[in-house]
Amino acid sequence: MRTEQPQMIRLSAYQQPDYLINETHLTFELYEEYALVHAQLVMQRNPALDTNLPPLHLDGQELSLQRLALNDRELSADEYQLSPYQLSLQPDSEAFVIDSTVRIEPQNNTALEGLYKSGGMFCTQCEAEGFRKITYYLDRPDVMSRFTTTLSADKNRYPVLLSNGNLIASGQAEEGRHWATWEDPFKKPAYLFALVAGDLWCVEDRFTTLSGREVTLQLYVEPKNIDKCQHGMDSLKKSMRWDEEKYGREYDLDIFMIVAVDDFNMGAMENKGLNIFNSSCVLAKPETATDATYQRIESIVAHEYFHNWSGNRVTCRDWFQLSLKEGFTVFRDIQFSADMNSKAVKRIEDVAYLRTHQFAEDAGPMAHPVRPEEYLEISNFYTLTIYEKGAEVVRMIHTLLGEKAFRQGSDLYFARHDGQAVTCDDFIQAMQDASGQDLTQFKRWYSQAGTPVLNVTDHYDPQQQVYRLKVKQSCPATPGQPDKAPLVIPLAVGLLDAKGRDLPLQLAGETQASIGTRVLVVTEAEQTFEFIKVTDAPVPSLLRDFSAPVNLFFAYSTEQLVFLLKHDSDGFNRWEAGQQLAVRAIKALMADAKADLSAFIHALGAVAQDPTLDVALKAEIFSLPSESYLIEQFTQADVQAIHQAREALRLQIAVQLKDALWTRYQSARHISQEVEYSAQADHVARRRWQNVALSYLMLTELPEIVLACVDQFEHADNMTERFAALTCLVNSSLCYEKQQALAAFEREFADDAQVMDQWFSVQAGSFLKGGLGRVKTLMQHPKFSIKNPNKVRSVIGAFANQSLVNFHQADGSGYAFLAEQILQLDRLNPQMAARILAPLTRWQRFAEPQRSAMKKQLQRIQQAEQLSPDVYEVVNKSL
Ligand code: B3K
Ligand code: ZN
Repeated sequence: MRTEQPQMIRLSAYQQPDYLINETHLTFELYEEYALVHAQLVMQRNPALDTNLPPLHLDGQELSLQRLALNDRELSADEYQLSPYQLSLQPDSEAFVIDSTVRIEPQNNTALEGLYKSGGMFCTQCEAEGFRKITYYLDRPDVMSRFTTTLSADKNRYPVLLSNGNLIASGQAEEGRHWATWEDPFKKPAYLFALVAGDLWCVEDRFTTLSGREVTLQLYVEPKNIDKCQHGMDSLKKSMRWDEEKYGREYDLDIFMIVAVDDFNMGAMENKGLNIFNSSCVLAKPETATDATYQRIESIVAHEYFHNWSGNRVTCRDWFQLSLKEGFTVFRDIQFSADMNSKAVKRIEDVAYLRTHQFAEDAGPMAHPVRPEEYLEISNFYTLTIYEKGAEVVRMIHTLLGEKAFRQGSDLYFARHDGQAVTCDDFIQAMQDASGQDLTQFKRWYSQAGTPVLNVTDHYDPQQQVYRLKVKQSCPATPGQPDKAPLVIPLAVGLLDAKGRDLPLQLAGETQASIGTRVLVVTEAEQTFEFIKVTDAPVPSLLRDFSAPVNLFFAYSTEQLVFLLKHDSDGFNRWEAGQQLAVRAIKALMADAKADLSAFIHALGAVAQDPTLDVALKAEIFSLPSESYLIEQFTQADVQAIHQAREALRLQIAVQLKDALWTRYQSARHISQEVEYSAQADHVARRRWQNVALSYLMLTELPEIVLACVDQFEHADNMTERFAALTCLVNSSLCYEKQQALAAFEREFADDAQVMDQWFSVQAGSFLKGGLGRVKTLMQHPKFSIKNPNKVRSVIGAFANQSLVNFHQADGSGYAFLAEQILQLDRLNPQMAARILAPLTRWQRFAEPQRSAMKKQLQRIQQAEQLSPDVYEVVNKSL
């Protein structure tokens, strides 16, 4: 909690560490009431700096110091200084050893940062600055050290004792205790440290690397979850192979372990050799996990594994460089998932997410560059901008350089910086050196916040057979950045002829035409691209595959969008044309409830019937833009009006396309009943299409459809179908069926925390009237706990982020409720409190009276006593 004004940390103030820690020897004695941590730090003056000996300041928070020695000599209290954040002392030689013992209370650690207890086990989370809650240390990523860790604990309660690296010794101790010593041969920053002690079972497998090294793979879980490990293990093996093939990266230790824990602030953590996962991001079996969960697990397991190179072997110099590891690693996991599943669908899902959430962040008061320049609390900077926009920036480098040069660049980066803590500039430099392309202007993507806008106009000259695209780029002002310089924007385009085929493209000055998509590189504020030998006025397909994270505007007619939806060879842009048509239809309904939507609905009907179209893509095209995305399309959004118009459009689609949807639903459901469950892409696509169709059909509430839905809920053998049916019932007006289904589901899964999270969130996220009352009731449920982040996300988070009509009630009751929860949570878990605050920070996007009511609650939080730095920073910035 805050005892003084938090200090702003600035990139411009970066200085190398005065001292280095060559070796770190830790011993943990774990007990029920406390833990003792002994740390022996073998240190030296940083040889890169001059030889005078400044005071040494070790970071440390909430530690109770028991003993401190310098070079084996115990220090008396007047030989060091303690503050709530630091331990300071004066070394008397260039090389020295510090020994400390601290007492901590993991069982009372509700912030879930440092060493804490989840269920019956001990575990850790150190990124970004959790290690300082374990022992006094130079807790910064550019201090890399070799660690050995010994843990001792009661053998019955904690038969499994794990830490980073390889197990080198273990044994029995007195009073029923035992111990284990782990040694990590790789230097690492403290944020990658981990330990686990618990009563865990493990699934084991093996992997042989390309160079023939044998690696043991272990997935540790609570015994009740032992049948949920297969998919996580398969995903790990696929990731390991893929990283060898795609990036030439091999695993480097003899053992790789994953541990699943129930209480975790985020998805997972890439600790060296010992990844710790939120159970919801690694455990699955078909009866309890949906296809979406299966895919999320595959990508998160891959993401954490890929960090072994992009993050661990090559790490960040300081936390301003966070996107160096996160943006690059997200890009890598996206490539991986695209290779494992449908490429077009993966791109659509990622872009929908980016545009809805990251664009909103970049347009609001929390906007910051991919490489921020200052922060109060680094935990607040694990943002969509660092992760998702950071990945888009790496993707653009990939597009500009091409596959081969990009790989040469990444090889050079890993070779040049292995074992180092580096910066985003070092990454770009490697890409530049390997490719010979000048990336100086491109680097602005790292320092400029805000979503760029591309305004495109066209002109066709039939006499000269010339087609011109004029591109203007601009970028809205963001906090602290009123003026922006032009960026390098790869703009992938195609031109369609009257039959919808891609035209050969030849720019003025070129001797040859190329077929299909080509990338125009926009570098100026205004630029014109001139295509020659164009025999007919074409329809442009712009920003194919979403080649840059920008807002593109082109004055398409409805006919042109329908044409693109039907013909574009770029799957992404087919979907995009449908989304633009849907936005138009919803806006039209907002202006006039009787607006004519026949062009759009007719085009959707053609999509449903199109035998050549991939069903996965059909399902995406039928998924209307989310309410959150629509809100971003207005400067003063009226949530209730948006919701009503969107639902009205869904109902019209359902009524007008009922027969086509019903036939397709029935045939897909029939196949699902006949074949065994599989998480393969084609099966996932079929179920998705089936469930999208069902969600429309259920709007009609026709008896035969309700029967089919209840049947799917009761008899499907997998969670994907069951949960989709449950969601339809929960959002319907069918009280009896809804109550029956919810009660049956609760009875069946009462002891499965992950499934109960789903049960909570489908109710908390429902748009039906009375949302706030429902949420308050859910919070009284015995399985709800405000101390468990997954429960907070599935109840409070689902309400504020999904049940938008309820959260944005005109009387402000939803906002007042959220503010109360934030204040309560801030005392327990500041990181979570700051996260669930996000919806309120967007207050300026909404029309009155919501806007003022949201602001009022932010002010209320701002005035509360003893805010954590986490909440303090977010609230102050957003006001
Ligand atoms: N690196 C961690 C995130 C840590 C968040 C700390 N508040 C997981 C990941 O991005 O892989
Ligand atoms: Zn990551």
